[in-house]
Amino acid sequence: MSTPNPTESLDSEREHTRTGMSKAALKQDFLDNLFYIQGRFREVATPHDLYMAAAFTTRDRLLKRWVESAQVFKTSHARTVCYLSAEYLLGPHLAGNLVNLGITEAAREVGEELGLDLDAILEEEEEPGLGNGGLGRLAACFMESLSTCQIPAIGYGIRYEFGIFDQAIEDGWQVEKTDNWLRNGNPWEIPRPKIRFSVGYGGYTESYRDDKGRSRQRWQPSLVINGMAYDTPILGYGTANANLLRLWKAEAPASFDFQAFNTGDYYGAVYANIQAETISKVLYPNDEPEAGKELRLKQQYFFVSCSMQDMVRLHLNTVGPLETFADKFVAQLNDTHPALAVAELMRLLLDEHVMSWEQAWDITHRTFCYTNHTLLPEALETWSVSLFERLLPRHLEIVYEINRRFLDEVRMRFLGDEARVWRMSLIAEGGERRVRMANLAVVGSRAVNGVAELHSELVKATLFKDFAELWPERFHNVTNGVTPRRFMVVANPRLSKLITRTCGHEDWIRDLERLRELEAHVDDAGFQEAWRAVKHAAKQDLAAWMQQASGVRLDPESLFDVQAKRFHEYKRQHLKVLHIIRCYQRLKQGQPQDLVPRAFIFGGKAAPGYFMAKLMIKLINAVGAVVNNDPQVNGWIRVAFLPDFNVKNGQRLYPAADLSEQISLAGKEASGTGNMKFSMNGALTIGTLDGANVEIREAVGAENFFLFGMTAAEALQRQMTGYRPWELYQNDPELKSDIDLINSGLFSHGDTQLFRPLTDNLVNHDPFMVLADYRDYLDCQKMVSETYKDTERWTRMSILNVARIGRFSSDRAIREYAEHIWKVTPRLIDPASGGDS
Ligand code: GPQ
Repeated sequence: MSTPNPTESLDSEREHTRTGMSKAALKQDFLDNLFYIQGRFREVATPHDLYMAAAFTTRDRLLKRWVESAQVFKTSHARTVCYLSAEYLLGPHLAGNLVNLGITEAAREVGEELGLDLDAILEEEEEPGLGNGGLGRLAACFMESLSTCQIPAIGYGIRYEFGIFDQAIEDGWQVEKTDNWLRNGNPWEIPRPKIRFSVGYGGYTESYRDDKGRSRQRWQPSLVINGMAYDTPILGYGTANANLLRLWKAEAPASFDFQAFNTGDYYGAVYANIQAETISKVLYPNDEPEAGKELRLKQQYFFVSCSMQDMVRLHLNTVGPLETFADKFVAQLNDTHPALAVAELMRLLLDEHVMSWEQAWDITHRTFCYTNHTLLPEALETWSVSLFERLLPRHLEIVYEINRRFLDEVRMRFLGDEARVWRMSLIAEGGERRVRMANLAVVGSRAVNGVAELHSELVKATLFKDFAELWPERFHNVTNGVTPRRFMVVANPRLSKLITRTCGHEDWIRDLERLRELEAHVDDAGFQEAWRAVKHAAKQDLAAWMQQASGVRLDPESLFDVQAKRFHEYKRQHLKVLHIIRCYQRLKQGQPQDLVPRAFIFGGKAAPGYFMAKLMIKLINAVGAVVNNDPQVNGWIRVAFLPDFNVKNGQRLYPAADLSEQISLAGKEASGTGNMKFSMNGALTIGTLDGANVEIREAVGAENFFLFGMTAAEALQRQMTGYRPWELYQNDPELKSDIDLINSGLFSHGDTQLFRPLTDNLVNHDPFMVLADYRDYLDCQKMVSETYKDTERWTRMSILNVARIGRFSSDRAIREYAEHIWKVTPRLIDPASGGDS
């Protein structure tokens, strides 16, 4: 045992508790956990046993901070942010928690003393993939930054038993495998059997007179299930604060089956159980989903109802009467998925806590804020009134009453403008009547925000134009950010160490604007050399991993050109494919002069029911199979598809990228966050003026960003004046020959029909204007290649990207929410006393 370092622990007694931070304490606790929890000794422990022991050792330490934080927040009645999100794409916990506890090096050394490799242990963790993509990962980054920024917060969501599917590639096609992430246990969560709420569905509503003779409304649901809380502590970096992520699991109430048992219906009782549990069984795997599925509405109401009941309980227990609810809590709606919370809080206040409509509405309206994450019309949630009424009859009444009062306000303000009333109504009329969740969210919230400057402007100018005219002060922008702890420190330790060494401090990790200090070193040849070495090592790591994951060999000397994100037509993966085919044809014609060797790398999942997206994946793999096996070209270009793009695999990808592809049609990507993750790791961006690309380009400097394509306004203009992709196809011989080559069957063993749905769509409709941006994209890619040949110039640009990316930390985003939207201030937890400071 080493001598305890007095700065690492408070007293020698602590060394032997489960909270000591010295190597000796960590080692002892690790071995204890291996023995007492896993029931193993070192020699027979499996990699999973070792992971579990490491996880429990880490958890012991974070529980201390968490319990102390909870105590302070409770006794001080701290104003608290409740983040309501149907998705949390957390990624592996262990590495992040080690960083935030500041014990990564200690853990590595303890491992070495025991003959164990920390990286191998980290690899063992099965990540909780409780989200689809950007929206769910944003929620995870925000939870981490809320703790880092010392803001009291609770994240509420669903404990899906199956998260986002695992993607395998078979014969070039995506195949979905179920994500059984809980199979081996989850050491990070703490079940709370005492925190349970009933959630009703169906049935009817009735009027009655209460004991004071007042006429009231109540709901008699036909089905009642339970939600039970599972808590996961979320640590901050460089602080003793820890917040709570509370996820709900659905189950049948304990008494539920008695009646069925008594009548001998054993099967029926068990079936009811299964039905209840179905609600939190599986995450819907659609990014920007089309609305409609009954189970999804049930899921939404389930977690929203549990969460609002929990908030009401917390308020009554710690603060007192509900009149001050909106002073204690602010609830952030992460898109419209939790928008039912508006109606649910109204129901709780009106029906269960006997408030007047006026007072209930005043509290509700002051509690909620709403973030919009998309302008795509097909992604805007609506529910048919008949389904809504069947499942949530009382909530429909409440929505109608909100709407009645709201529309009167509209009529009063815009005399005689019934068309406007129709557009703004919470109920879409004409055809099947539907409840518009976005309108409910806007009407029920005191603040509404978009996720990048351009997006927030478009929200006001298009999607919510009428609302912005009625309530201009309600609309805000908060540009997204990502946490540098995960996407720099955990994902890219080499780069992080180089930055720390160069700046002479680690403060950049919590104050990302301090990366700017790197600018002073941009001309230093030694630093440039070290910068390149870091990138090269990451490329070697990725190449080694890719070879075993996909069988494709990548040359670390080549330019790593990466597009990793969900597959969607608006993100235009096919535009990048057209570039590959162009390079291929030019190489076959012997014109490689202005090319540089490139690895075209893709990663991303397609929604299982999204045919076009799946066909794009097949096309990429089909093009790869030809290109990679053609010795005439494969020294120049390679195509690789990284299977199962998730947080863990993303962490391998970001550090190794030279070029980040952010090529959506302008006006379609609300923000994007991958763009930030790549840039933070020194990749240069080729991108359109879309989402946060606009602001990234401003921040890093136009000269350090490869811009191409139409602006959002130009795209809109062109759509309106008649966009004719077939003319572009006919008039550009290279474009025509690239598309024709796909149709020739070269990539499909002679099958000329396989990719027709894709190519026909491009030539005849091209809803995301791939062909309109094709030429500009190719020209821009030429500039990329030329620039890459100038190694020093490229290195400078890469350094400047990182030096100027500080604004895109999620800490900055959270501080903006805290100040402008939530009106909440940090609350420091003193690590020594566990008391307020
Ligand atoms: N986004 Cl509406 C999702 O990932 N899922 C969704 O259901 C919706 C939006 C994304 C959006 O496409 C990106 O542009 C954003 O960067 C991200 O949300 C976070 O705001």
